[in-house]
Amino acid sequence: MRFVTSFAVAVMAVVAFAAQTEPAAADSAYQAFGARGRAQDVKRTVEIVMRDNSYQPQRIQVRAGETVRFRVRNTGELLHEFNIGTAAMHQQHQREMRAMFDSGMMSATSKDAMVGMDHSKMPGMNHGTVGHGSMNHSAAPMRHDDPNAVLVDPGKTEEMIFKFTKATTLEFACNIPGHYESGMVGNVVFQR
Ligand SMILES: [Cu+2]
Repeated sequence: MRFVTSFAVAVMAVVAFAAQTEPAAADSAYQAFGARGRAQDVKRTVEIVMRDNSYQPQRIQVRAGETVRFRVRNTGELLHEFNIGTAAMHQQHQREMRAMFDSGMMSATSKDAMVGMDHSKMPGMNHGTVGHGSMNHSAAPMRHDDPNAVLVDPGKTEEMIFKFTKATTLEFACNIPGHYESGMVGNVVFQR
């Protein structure tokens, strides 16, 4: 009994810690229409192909309450994003992405240049020369941690599991500077 109690306390501590590391409110706009999906709830996988700069297909159909696995393949030569949101959310993300590109935190061909990356997985990176002292990690948006968005390097495939909780007008889009404008946007259509 004593063991069970301390185990429960430990679990609660982990849950509390996880809650504290959730993204800031500004990055949680997706919660109005969806949530991070669970693998065991997936009944359908949607394949998305990225090119420079378009998606195939340009329209996907979902149902409210449905959990979908998106398998996103980047056949282009540039880094691309698959982000599900409202038009207003995409506009906001485009401003954030523009700022990240302008400051050199992100490159046109690899997401690993992004702030928020796992430095321990990057051998050969000289921390002494990259100016960490001036980077504000906590204030930077970490798009690739959001359940409604995934960044895919050229030639790579990534998966994202998203639960659509509420029917609303949504687009999937790439918010890397210039891509949305040149056609990297599609419609999410809710079926009845
Ligand atoms: Cu793109």
